[in-house]
This record gives sequence, C-alpha cells and structure tokens, in this order.
Amino acid sequence: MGKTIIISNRLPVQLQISNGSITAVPSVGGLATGMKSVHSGSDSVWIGWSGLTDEEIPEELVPKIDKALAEHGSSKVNLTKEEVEGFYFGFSNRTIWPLFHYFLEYSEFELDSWTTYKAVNQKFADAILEKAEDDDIIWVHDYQLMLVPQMVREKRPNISIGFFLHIPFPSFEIFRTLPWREEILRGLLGSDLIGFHIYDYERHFLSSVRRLLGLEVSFNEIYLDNRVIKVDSFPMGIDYKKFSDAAKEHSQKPASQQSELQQRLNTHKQSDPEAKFFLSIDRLDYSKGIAKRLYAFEYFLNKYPQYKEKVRLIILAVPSRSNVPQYQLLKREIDELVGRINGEFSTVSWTPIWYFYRSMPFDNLIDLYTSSDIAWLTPLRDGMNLVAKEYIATRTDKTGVLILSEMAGSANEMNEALLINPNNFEQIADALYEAINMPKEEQQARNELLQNRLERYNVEKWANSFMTSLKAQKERDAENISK
Ligand code: ADQ
Repeated sequence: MGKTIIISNRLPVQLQISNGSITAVPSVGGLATGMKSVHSGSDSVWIGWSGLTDEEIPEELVPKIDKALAEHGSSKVNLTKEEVEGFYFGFSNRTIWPLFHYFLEYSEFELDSWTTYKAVNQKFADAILEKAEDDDIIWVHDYQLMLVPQMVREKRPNISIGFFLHIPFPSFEIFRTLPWREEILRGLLGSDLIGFHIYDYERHFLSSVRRLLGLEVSFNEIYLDNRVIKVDSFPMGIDYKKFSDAAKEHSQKPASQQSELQQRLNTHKQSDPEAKFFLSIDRLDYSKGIAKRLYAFEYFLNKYPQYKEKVRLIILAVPSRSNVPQYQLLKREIDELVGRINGEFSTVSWTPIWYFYRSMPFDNLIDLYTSSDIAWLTPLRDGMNLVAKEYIATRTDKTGVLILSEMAGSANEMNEALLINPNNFEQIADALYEAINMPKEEQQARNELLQNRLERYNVEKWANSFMTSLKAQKERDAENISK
C-alpha cells in the first residue's frame, strides 16, 4: 500500500503572514483532529486551498509558504480571487449548499459559476495526479470537490479513491432540479467508496443514481464499467476526550483563574439558583434555523410566562460566508429579531437573549457548554451537527438536557435527547418546559447512554472505519480483476 492523499477545499492549517515571516498554524476543527490517525508521518499528504488567493500572496513568499505547509504534510492548490468567487462563493455555496439543504428557492443555477467549479475541481485533480502513484489511497472531502474522483479516475484507472460528503444528500425530487445533475453523479462515481453521515442520504443518492443514470444498483453497490462502487454511511463523531478532559479541567479551576465570561455566568447563576441558561451555537447559516428558534423562544415566553426573568437564551453565531447575499439578509433578520424580542420582554434586571456574533476561543466554548442547563439546536437541515455531541461530552456530572432537531443527522444516534421538529413551536415550547423540569436522575440516565456511545464512536473511529472500508473495497476489486 502506498501513501494516503487527503483532499479538501481548505487545508487543516492556517497561514499567518507578518513582516515577511510565515507560520502555518494547525486548525482545531473536528475534521483535522479526526484525520490525525490517517494523516500522520511521512506517508500522507493533505492537498487543499490555503485560504489566501494568488493576489494575496506576494510572489517572493511562495517558497517559504510551500515549506511551512510541507512541515505539516500539506500542499496547496493555488486559486485566484475570481476562482474563489465562482467556485466557492458561487457554485459551492449559492447552488449546492442551498439545494442540498432543501432551500431550493435560494439555489442559483448559473453557467459561469458551474464552469469555474469544473475548472477548479480540475485544478485539485491535477494537484493529486502530480503526486499520486498507482498504489496510493485518495480520500476526497465534501461538496466543493464532487467532480474530483472521476477526474482522477480517468488518468489513473486503478487507483483507490474514497469520497465523503459532510452535508445531506437531498431526495431525488430536489436533486433532479440541478441542471448539471448527471455530471455531479458521474463525478462522484469515479470513487470506489462513497460515504455519507446517515443511511437516508445514502438512500437518496442511490435513488438518484438509479433514476437519473439508469445504472444497476444492488443493495448498496453500484455497477459501472466493470467496477463496483460501494456506498455506505459513516456517522462522524467528535474528539470526545478533548471535550470531556477540557470540561473536567474547567470544573477544577479556582474562581480566580476563570475567564471573565465564566465569572459573569456564575454571578447570574448565584443571583437566582432557579435560573436556566439555554444555549445555541451555530455558524450563522439559514440551514441552522436560528431565526425560527428566536420565534419559538418568543412563543415559549408567551405560553409559559412563569419563566420570564428565569430563563436566558445564549446565542453564539459564528460569522460565515458573509459575501453571500442570503447570509447578509439572515444576519439582518437575526439582529432585528433579537432586538425586537429583547425590547418586548426585557426588564430592568433581565435581558432574555444574549447574542454573540463572533467566533470564540475553545476555552470560552467550554465555559458556555458547561454552564448551560439546556442545549437547544434546531437546524432545519444539517448533515450531522457536531455541537450537539460536543455539548453532551462536556457534561461531566451528566446533567443537562439536549433539545435537538430531528432534521440533524446526529438525531439518528441521539434518541435520548428531546427530539423536535424545528417548525413546530408548540412542540418546542413543551420540550423547553419538559427540559426545565426534567428530574436530575432522568437527565443523568439519558446522558450516560449518550456519552458512552459518543466516547466509543469518536472521530478517530470514524476516520479509521472509512479507511478500512476503502481498503477492503480495493482488495475486493483486485480479486475480481484477477479472477
Ligand atoms: P458545520 O455546518 O460547520 O459543519 P457543525 O457540525 O455543528 O457544523 O460543526 C461546527 C464546529 O464549529 C463545531 O466543532 C463547533 O465546536 C465549532 N464552533 C461552533 N461555534 C464556534 C465558535 N463560536 N467558536 C469556535 N468554534 C465554534 C459541516 C456540516 C455538519 C457536519 C460537519 C462535519 O454542515 O452537518 O456535522 O460539517 O461533517
């Protein structure tokens, strides 16, 4: 077996350029962590975009940047500002992202951005081909790179290629509206193994392959040009230990070492031991259902007025894709809603919503997870949703209630949470009431089951089981060829 080549839109490191010196800082995201067991040592390379366009990188710094990236086993694909515009902000985030999250009305079908998407996918494929040997294993990630598997296959028919989609794959009725639907399917089918978070996405994909391409599909295998392509689900986990260890350490910190945020949270708790914190953390994205959640909160305060001055909703929204008009509109809608609800309900001693629009350091994330009685996550569609899993991992004394949308992939594995339909305000208000009043023993019994599962199926396990399945698929193919 040769080396492993991982490909994703963004590299797992961030470049920092100051006064002519370059540093590559590893990203802390779940994907980078999960891939550690796959991407380590000298027998793997990660190919992706650095986050800086060609125009932003001074020519003379290129060798230094390449060297800094190489130290982290990374290699960059160069993209111009125009390419990022058409490929990333255009086709990826104005066409595929809304469509695959069932926001058909937001999806723009523009020939120019499709053309750029194809050209940039070819750039990624060329970067792989430059480094790939026949016995290498290639793992392509996510919706920005769906044409890459076939582009590589054309030049290297025998190489082993896996693809994992981090977002939902929509039902046939939605997917069929895409003008370039066949090309996308053919691009993916260059893989030997195609992975999704859950069985439903797998099923939708197989149905589109059958109905749009007329290919032979048996159970979870597709037959194409003497190749067998396997489709399977691999629910992504989290770095459980990192979150539970951080929470344990956090609980032992003396007050003098606590963050300012933590001290404020403590002050509020101490002033009213019956007060409850509801927490929601998401990228500011229409798929996450933040606006609906605010309306549901208003509904709850009207239905259960006894909780006025008792509950507080903490919303942490991380800025995301702010170049895309839909995200700018959403930001405005949320700003207005928070203002209106706070204006309507606030008293001199109580502000119902605390709204943070920013990214927070890891320690503050832990402050929020460990201080919140209820995590309330209501995506309208979400491939998985790792925040739900992170919240549970930080509950060292096993208390806390998770209210989770049934439209999140993670709901499949988190039956012990209170699962809700994010469009049903009545049900949500009742779930909040139930969560506030849930006996401690019941919270602990539910969380114990959840924690055991999350600890076992952590992100490393996810990465390893995908790789094991991909290798097995290759071996089977090799046996078939030699027969
Ligand atoms: P996302 O849509 O980004 O991921 P999610 O799975 O919830 O959604 O992951 C968000 C990550 O960002 C979490 O690890 C969280 O800790 C971190 N984060 C959130 N707010 C933060 C903040 N303010 N500061 C710092 N970090 C913050 C996509 C898909 C998901 C799928 C993942 C993984 O949309 O459905 O679960 O990929 O496949």
